[in-house]
Amino acid sequence: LGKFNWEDPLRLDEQLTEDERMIAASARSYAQEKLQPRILSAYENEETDPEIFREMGEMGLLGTTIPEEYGGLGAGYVSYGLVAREVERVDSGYRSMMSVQSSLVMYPIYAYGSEEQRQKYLPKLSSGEWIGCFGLTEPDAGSDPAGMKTRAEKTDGGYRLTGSKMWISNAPIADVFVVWAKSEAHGGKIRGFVLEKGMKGLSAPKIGNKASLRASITGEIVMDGVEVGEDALLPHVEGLKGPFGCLNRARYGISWGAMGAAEFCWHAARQYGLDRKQFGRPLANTQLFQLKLANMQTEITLGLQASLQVGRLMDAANAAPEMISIVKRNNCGKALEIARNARDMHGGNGISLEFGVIRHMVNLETVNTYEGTHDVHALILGRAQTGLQAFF
Ligand code: TGC
Ligand code: FAD
Repeated sequence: LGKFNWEDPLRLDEQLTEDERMIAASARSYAQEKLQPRILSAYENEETDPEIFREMGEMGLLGTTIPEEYGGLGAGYVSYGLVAREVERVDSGYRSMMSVQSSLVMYPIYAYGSEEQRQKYLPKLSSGEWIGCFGLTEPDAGSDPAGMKTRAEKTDGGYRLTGSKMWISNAPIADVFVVWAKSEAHGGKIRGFVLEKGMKGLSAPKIGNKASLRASITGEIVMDGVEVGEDALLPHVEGLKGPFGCLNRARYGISWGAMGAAEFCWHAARQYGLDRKQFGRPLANTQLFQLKLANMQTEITLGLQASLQVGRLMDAANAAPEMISIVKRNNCGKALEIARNARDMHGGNGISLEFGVIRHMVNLETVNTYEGTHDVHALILGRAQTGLQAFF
């Protein structure tokens, strides 16, 4: 009979390659040594340290899947997921900073960009010298990005962009803006454009007063007739499949990341239950407490295993978007439930930021909403099995 390791019940670790284990270990030591000590103050003060991009770049954590010739790590999607898990074990906001840069900015420039665009942007984005953001959501177009109002009009040498984007991670500190707009010159189809900080008519005001994801800065993108050259257009994609191609990758990474946050909460609840005594015995010595721990262990184990399988299929270029909807939706929903339970199991201490669980809980509210809400992914899966469109 085999041995049982409570922290890794189905032996995920044994299913990884040597390289994957090394990448995960190095992400873990960076996250624990450099990010964990800063998070309390960053969260309390709603502060994003741009230096973190430089550090992540140095560690090879930006553009994990982008080929080395462009400054990436040239690793696979399982490695990318393992990095997301380690970073989000500390905070969903830090994972957000990283996944926007990797999946939503570097990926579209790599996959849809010209060779000149790749050469110009990717090395500086992968080193963290430049910070990127991704503008799809608008004030009146969230779950339904097809309803976007941002327009690109044709000018002599390029395009003029007008519109505004809402809830954009990294925007106020971004150097590079990947934005999606309906282009008149392309029959009103959605096209991607790469904008740069400092362009006339471009601004990115910060959205304040966030109760969630406070260590990751969020803003608007306001485009008031921003004029760009032809070279700002991403030439190789048109239609919603452009932004969705990026979202597939980010959503997949989130499925791992959310499990990292859940693992933090599970381990914290277990330790708290072992240390804290009520009624003359440790809380962990009660049936209700153990039931909650067993549920956490089970959901995390199954969630990680599912993400690993989707990652292996992505590495073989054989994953379907609906698979990603299953793991994004399930893992975010389950992580949120785990964080809420862990908060409860900490009693009054659970509401203190010192213990971390309420911070993860409140962060996971965002993670459950962005990149397709829990319910929107249910509708994607409902459509895939009935053939019936229930969005409208
Ligand atoms: P639909 O008719 O389904 O599709 C339109 C076109 O897109 C193609 N497509 C996909 N392609 C690749 N991957 C996917 N996952 C795709 N899903 C759809 C599709 O084949 C079609 O192509 P074509 O060539 O036939 O035109 O479009 P719809 O308008 O009916 O879509 C409905 C719905 C709800 C599924 C979709 O709009 C949706 O997923 N909404 C959620 C929006 C969302 O996820 N927004 C995320 C914004 S970015 C963000 O949140 C970043 S936070 C990051 C962080 O901080 O970490
Ligand atoms: P809505 O679409 O208005 O949804 C509101 C509610 O209605 C949800 O419960 C939803 O599930 C439900 N709903 C919607 N449609 C249906 C339907 N047809 N049937 C049943 N229920 C429905 N976007 C970017 O482009 N780039 C970013 O970097 C980015 N970062 C973000 C960072 C943060 C902190 C946050 C909070 C959001 C970010 N987003 C970003 C935006 C995010 O993707 C959207 O908030 C999300 O897609 C939901 O859109 P919405 O907020 O407009 O909600």
